[in-house]
Amino acid sequence: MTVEARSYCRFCVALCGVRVTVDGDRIVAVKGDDEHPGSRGYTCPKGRSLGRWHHDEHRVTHPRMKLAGEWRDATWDDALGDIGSRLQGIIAESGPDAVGAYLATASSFDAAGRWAAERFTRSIGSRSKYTATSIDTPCKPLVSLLMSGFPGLVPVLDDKDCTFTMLVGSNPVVSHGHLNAFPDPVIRLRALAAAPRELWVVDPRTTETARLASRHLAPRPGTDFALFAHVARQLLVDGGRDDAYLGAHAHSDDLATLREALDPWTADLTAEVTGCAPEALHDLVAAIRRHGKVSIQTGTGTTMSPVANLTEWLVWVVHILTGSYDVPGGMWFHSGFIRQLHTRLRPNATIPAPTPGPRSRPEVSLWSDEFPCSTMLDEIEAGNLRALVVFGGNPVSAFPNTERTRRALAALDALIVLDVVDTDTTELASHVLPCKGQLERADIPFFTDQFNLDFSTQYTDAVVAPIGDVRSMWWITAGIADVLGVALLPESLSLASSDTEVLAYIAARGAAPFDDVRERRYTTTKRTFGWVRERVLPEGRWRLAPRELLDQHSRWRDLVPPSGMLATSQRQLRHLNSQHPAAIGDVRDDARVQIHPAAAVSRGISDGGDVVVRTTTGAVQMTATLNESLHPDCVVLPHGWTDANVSRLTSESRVDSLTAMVTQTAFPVDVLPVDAS
Ligand SMILES: Nc1nc2c(c(=O)[nH]1)N[C@H]1C(S)=C(S)[C@@H](COP(=O)(O)OP(=O)(O)OC[C@H]3O[C@@H](n4cnc5c(=O)[nH]c(N)nc54)[C@H](O)[C@@H]3O)O[C@H]1N2
Ligand SMILES: Nc1nc2c(c(=O)[nH]1)N[C@H]1C(S)=C(S)[C@@H](COP(=O)(O)OP(=O)(O)OC[C@H]3O[C@@H](n4cnc5c(=O)[nH]c(N)nc54)[C@H](O)[C@@H]3O)O[C@H]1N2
Ligand code: SF4
Ligand SMILES: [Mo]
Repeated sequence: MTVEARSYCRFCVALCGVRVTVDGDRIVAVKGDDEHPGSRGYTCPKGRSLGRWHHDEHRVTHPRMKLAGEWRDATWDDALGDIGSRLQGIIAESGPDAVGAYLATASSFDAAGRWAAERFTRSIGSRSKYTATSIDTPCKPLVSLLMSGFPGLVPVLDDKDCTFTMLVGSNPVVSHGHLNAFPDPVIRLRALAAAPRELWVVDPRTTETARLASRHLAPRPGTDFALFAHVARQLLVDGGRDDAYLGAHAHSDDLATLREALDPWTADLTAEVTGCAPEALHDLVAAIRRHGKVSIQTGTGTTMSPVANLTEWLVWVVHILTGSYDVPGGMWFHSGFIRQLHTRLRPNATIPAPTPGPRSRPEVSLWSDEFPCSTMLDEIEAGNLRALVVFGGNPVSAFPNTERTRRALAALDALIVLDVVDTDTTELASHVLPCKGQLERADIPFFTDQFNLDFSTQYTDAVVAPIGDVRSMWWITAGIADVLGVALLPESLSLASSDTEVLAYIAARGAAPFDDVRERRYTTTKRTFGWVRERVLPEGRWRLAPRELLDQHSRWRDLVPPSGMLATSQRQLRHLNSQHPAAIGDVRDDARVQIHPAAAVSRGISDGGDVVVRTTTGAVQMTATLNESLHPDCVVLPHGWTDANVSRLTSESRVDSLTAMVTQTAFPVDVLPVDAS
């Protein structure tokens, strides 16, 4: 007999509602939930493959550990006991920093698991915390910190009332959004582009999103900041500012500093650097003046580029100059349904100075309580990091310089991987600890609490019984702490607590009582405008001209990529990073590189021919597809494949000077046919 259960998909920030048909312990169908207020029946192929994913042949169902190089299945007691004694030994010899944690993408969608993982390093007293943020988007917390005094502001577009929307280096038709969630993206983007509204897309590739836009600009990769420097300059010089907003929310000396620093960004210089025609730049400034307010959202196309900080900063500057931040019709700041930041934050009059990086990399600046992923290899090789616990991540796929990453991970005394399937990283592990997958656990959005276009939360029960001997990630984490003799759980919880009890604890301070959230499944409340200006900004004023960003701006010529072919990043619909719920064997998403025909001809590359893409770090071999709708310098690389792992091309030494973020788009590459290379 089949039953239908309602849940929500946790592969990406869209968090689409799903209806799951279950027959005993088998999932027989997954479809969109028409009654879900966020996604209104929409799902993508990944969500619809949740059943296949749950029953995947590569799922890990029992704990296992490597003894003398041989895998052995273990009971939970044995696995946790062995981990406990190894970690205790390491801590006794080398101190708590020698035990680190990597909190990655899948942990972001497991509320209780992520909450426990955040407590793990703290409870053992280790500073060695790494998260996927430092290889995705560290420019966003940095710019938020430098301009507001608080790192966690998340601007969200006011999709109801904004009339001018711009997406820069983001393709939500495929990704469903970077830090703004776009379930059912085509319908939403069409609404944003319906005249008199305008949707502008800035992307060197004519993406699925660009095809829906009112206007598409295709700058040379790695030059986006110049567009916003130019817009800001024009607003400062020729008008279009919101002077009433600036009078209340900016410092006049910052405006003067900015005006001087951005003065070189005439239409001519901007056109020269970006390759966009001066007429297009003129149209952009005119459109912004016409609409008055803007809502501009950046994505990984800028956050992974060498000009990430500059672009993010100048995008914030344009919002502030036009009076668009924290105001209806522009961007609002999501304070989090559970987090309730608007009730908790206080102004920070001085920006805390960054602290030195990990021991092997003291010259790196730390702006938060974590170490950048790009420093981990040095930490391992220096012997400072001897054990690593991976929470829902795949560093072999995600970290730069794959060969060195593999060697470093293999050299650890303990690599403890908490995952649902076998991956390129579990191969190198000492312990693989099987976690409940998304349909096997109750959940709420927690890490992703601030990314919704509305102010909402949701709740799901588990829809199937856990397979094999898999456990909740929070339970495994608390179990490791327990064998180490440290308290990770608060007194009201124990290893015998249920998933829902842990969630109730996490959600206790939310905008609605947890029992109501649970009962209603999807709870929405009003967006909050004005709280950042009133409660977060010192004297209600943004810092428009942070010294660190002005310094970086003065060196912009060194940051813009050199002429020649540039690798650019891309997401694909049927897989999420290295997780492939719906992609394998589907030729619509395979590991191909896209090149412009003009660049292909001059290199002797043919459509469907095999090529080698190379940097000084490494090389990947892929089949080429020729695509006319790219900036001619683009070499478009999909991320998340095993054989064609594009992280072989990225480097732990090609990083941003402020954040140590790895450059993962807009970096120089060579491309040659296989026979010629
Ligand atoms: N289907 C699917 N969805 C995903 C993921 C996935 O793997 N698959 N991954 C998830 C994750 S972890 C993240 S972080 C988000 C990312 O979400 P997005 O940032 O929206 O990711 P993309 O869809 O790759 O869009 C990035 C765009 O930037 C463009 N680009 C590259 N370089 C430049 C540049 O220098 N300048 C400009 N202006 N554009 C540039 C690329 O052509 C691409 O279209 O997606 C999430 N959602
Ligand atoms: N060269 C290059 N490097 C990149 C990028 C790029 O575009 N190019 N993108 C960067 C970005 S934006 C990101 S976010 C990172 C991604 O970096 P990671 O987060 O390290 O990589 P993922 O492939 O997303 O790994 C997610 C893992 O979680 C597992 N998983 C799935 N569900 C669950 C669950 O419920 N519980 C647990 N415990 N595990 C689960 C999956 O099996 C998978 O192994 O990579 C970054 N690195
Ligand atoms: S867009 Fe796809 S992967 Fe993302 S939540 Fe919706 S169904 Fe899941
Ligand atoms: Mo990401």
